[in-house]
Amino acid sequence: KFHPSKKAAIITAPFSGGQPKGGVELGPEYILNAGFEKQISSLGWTTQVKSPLEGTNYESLKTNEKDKYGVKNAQIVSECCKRIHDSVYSSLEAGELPITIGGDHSIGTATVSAALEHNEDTCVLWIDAHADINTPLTTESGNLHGCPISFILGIDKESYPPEFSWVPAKLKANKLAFIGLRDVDDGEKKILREHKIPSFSMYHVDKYGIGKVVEMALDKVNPERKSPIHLSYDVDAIDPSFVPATGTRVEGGLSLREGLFIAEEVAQTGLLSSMDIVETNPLLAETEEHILDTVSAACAIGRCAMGQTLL
Ligand code: HAR
Ligand code: MN
Ligand code: MN
Ligand code: MN
Repeated sequence: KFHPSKKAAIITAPFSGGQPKGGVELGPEYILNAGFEKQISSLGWTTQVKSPLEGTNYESLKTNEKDKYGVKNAQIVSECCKRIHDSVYSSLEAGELPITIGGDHSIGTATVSAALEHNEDTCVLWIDAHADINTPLTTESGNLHGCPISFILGIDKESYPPEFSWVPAKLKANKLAFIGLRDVDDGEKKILREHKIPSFSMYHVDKYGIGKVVEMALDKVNPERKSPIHLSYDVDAIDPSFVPATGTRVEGGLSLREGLFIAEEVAQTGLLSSMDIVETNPLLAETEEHILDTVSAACAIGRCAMGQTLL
């Protein structure tokens, strides 16, 4: 529906400052070296790679100190996010479908806010083991990859470091749904309940099956199936047996097929307008096979969302 011209932009976000582990900044390089651009162009898309963080040196400025707001690396996370936001936004304005490759999930602040600025009717599917909805008040870790959703929704606004005052909080709680949750902090559960955010955990996947869960999620956020969809895909939603090379592994996740099915179903709507594939960390692999499995899964998520079909 939205992409008769089938133009895609692959936006690299080689950034790790939203969490303490090193290596997730290498995600884009590994995914591109695996042939991701070619795989997407083989599906009939024209592609280009954009690197808004090129020439910057944010990685070297990373610390493990919390600021007085209780979060780490607000300055560099904010600056990276601003660059990525501008890149995603101009892609959307140019009629492209931006696929942002992380990097850690703090960049969701950038991609989702850009999608909403481009079209305020956009709904968000957040596929993740985690809810990433801590605020500076609720986060225990202070890691900003656990907070992007609260910034986009504007929850506990007065608690944000001033570095994030540029983020437009345009997302409404009824336009956001989670799938794959299984490691959610108590403070986050309270926020999810208070804001009545449709949250499909692994319990729901087991109870109803992934097909029904995706349908229920879309019924909640996109009942008439006419709003653009931003798909924010954290690879840790998929079980660590398939996706081991990621920073916050949680057992009991989606099977690889369930994970790909979500992307295939989103493709089927014809409403995908932007997406993220984040948290691939090649340095956390224990074997070469771990790297291959994780990078392959990340590529497959992208291909399925961009319209690859099995038959
Ligand atoms: N909830 C925890 C925190 O805020 C851990 C969540 C971050 N891990 C991720 N995000 N991979 O999806 O620190
Ligand atoms: Mn995440
Ligand atoms: Mn996660
Ligand atoms: Mn497939």
